[in-house]
This record gives sequence, structure tokens and C-alpha cells, in this order.
Amino acid sequence: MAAWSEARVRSMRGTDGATEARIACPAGAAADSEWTDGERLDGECPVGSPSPAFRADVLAGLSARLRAIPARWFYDRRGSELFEAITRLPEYYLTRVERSILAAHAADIAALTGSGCVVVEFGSGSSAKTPLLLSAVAPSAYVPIDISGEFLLDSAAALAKQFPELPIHPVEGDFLHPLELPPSAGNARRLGFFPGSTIGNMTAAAAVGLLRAMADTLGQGSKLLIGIDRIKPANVLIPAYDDAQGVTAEFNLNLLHRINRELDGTLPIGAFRHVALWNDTEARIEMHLEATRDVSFTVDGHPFGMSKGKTIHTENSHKYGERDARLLLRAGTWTPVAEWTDRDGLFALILAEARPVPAAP
Ligand code: AVJ
Repeated sequence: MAAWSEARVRSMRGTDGATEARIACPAGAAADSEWTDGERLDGECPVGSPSPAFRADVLAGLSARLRAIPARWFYDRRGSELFEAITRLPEYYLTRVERSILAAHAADIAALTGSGCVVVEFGSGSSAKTPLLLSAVAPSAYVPIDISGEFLLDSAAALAKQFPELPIHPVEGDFLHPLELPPSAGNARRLGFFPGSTIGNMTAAAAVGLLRAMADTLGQGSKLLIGIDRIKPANVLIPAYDDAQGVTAEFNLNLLHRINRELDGTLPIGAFRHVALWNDTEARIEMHLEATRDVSFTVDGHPFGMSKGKTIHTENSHKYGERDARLLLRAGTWTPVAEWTDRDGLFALILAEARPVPAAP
């Protein structure tokens, strides 16, 4: 992992001295040049310099027998705006319910975590949930980790305004692998925060790998507060991913716009439709883009064809029953210690601890 230094954050809006001094960013994130011009692991890239990882994933994904493109490529600027709009839809209960659980039980959570810990958020939330947690647990430092430096600094700057006394140490990196936390964040106990049921995007095997990486990053004795969406009837789940206003359809189709824009694609976007289905065997919502006629197109000069009715699989959103969620956490080396849900049991917030498990008989 790279060395760390306190560096000035240039791309923040309305910066004031106090805010700037409290936000650390990685050395190598070029304090002198624009942070957003720096090299990225992936994420949004300026026109004319497509991300090699995006290109590789799209070309490989369109070449496979079952066409699939990883869901993380949804989140360019437009995709992130559309996701924000999704979180405000009446059908998309996840965000609203998770926030209400957090608001209702913040004091219980704080009683179990204690104050003064280092809160480490996986995927720097630009959401309203983070302030709820930070207010309740009074951490000694906040470390948001995100693969996109731009969103990371935007949300860090917004939080710095709301919590002027809180040291904030953003980490630009891929939390699928163990990371070294900035030493400046201090040695206080760690509380990981992974809201939004983002873990649902992963298969069980990948989710276990991620949970283990988080335990490595945070260390033994740490806690993790994770939001996981529950299994529920398809007539509630499907509208959450296929809303009446068509925002989720637009979110899904934006991936094709992004390919056309960033990878010199010629996809006929009007010939694709958004599909959301419940795969009961896998306990997941799947999103696809289905060709409504035979289509042919190129991406970065490579030719592709799809027959009418074929799909590009763009997202999985796995759902977990009560015991499923706890089993997943244990498989990922986390011991569940407490759990909160809403009146209707739509969504669960689980607190778990990384602790050695006694030898099995
Ligand atoms: C951000 C992965 C939690 O799966 O519910 C929302 C993404 N996709 N609507 C989810 C999403 C379509 C969302 N996560």
C-alpha cells in the first residue's frame, strides 16, 4: 500500500481551511495536479481515455455465451445520479427502510460499539445514513473507502462540513482486497460500515471473500455494521427493480449509453429493454438488457451480434433470510452480535464482530 500524507483536497467545493486540513488523501493522489485527472483503478474516465478495466470487462462480457457485464460499471456520473433517484422511488423500499432502522436504533448500536472508534465505511456513502451513524457513535475518526476518488472526496467534503471536529481520512482503493488503513486514523477500535445491501451484488462465494477481506482490513476485535436486504414476496421485490416511472430502466440502459460514449460503441439503445426478474433458486433479483430485435453493433471496433430475446445480464441483487444472513457473516469470519429490522422485516441491519471462533468439537 502507498505511503500516506496529508494533502490538500483541491476539487472540493467551498473549501475552508479547517475542512481542508482535516481531510487526508493518499500520497500519489497528486496534491498539485487535479485529483480527478490522476490515474484511476477504474470508474469514470474522461472522454478519450476509456478505462482499460471497463473496456476489458465489456469486451469479455459481450463475448461470453451468457452475456454479462459487472454491475459496478453502472456508476458513472449519470448512473450515480440515477441511483440516487432510485433511492427516492416509492417502490425502492431498501434505502428508506434501512435509514429508518438506523434512526430508530442508533443509540442501541452505539451502546454496543462504544464511542471513540474509527468508523470505516466501505463505499463512501453520499447517503443520509452515514451522518446518522456518526452522530450516534461519536467516532475518533472516519475513513471512507471508495474506488472512485471523485465521489470519495465529494462526500468527504460534505461530511466535513457537517462534522467539523471529525478527522476524515478518505482511502481511494478497492475494498475487495485487504487494505492498509492510514496510520493517521489512529489505533482505536474499528467499526466497519457497509450499508445499502451492496453485498447483495455479489455471489455467496464473492461475498464471503469480501467479508474476509474486510476482517483483514479492520483486524480482530473490530465490529461491522452491515445492511442486508431480506427475501420477500416477488410482488414487492420486482417493482423495487422495475418502477412505474422507469427510473431503474433508465439506470440499466445508461450502461449502454456509457459503452457507446466511452468505448466508441454503436449499440442501438432503442432496441434494448430493461428486464427485472426474481430468480428463486438463487434468491436474487436479476437485471438484464434484452434485445427486442436481432441487433449487431461494434464496441471499440469489435463486432457483436445478438438475436431477438437474448439478454445482457447486468446485475444480481441477492436477498437473504434471517439465518442466511448470519450464516453468510460466519462464513466470512464475522460473529453476529445483534440485529435490527423494521416492523415488516423487509431489511436487516446486523452488527457482527471479528473474533476467534472456538475450535469446533
Ligand atoms: C446498490 C446494489 C444495493 O441491488 O438494490 C438498485 C443497486 N440496482 N436498483 C440494489 C440497484 C437497481 C442496489 N445496490
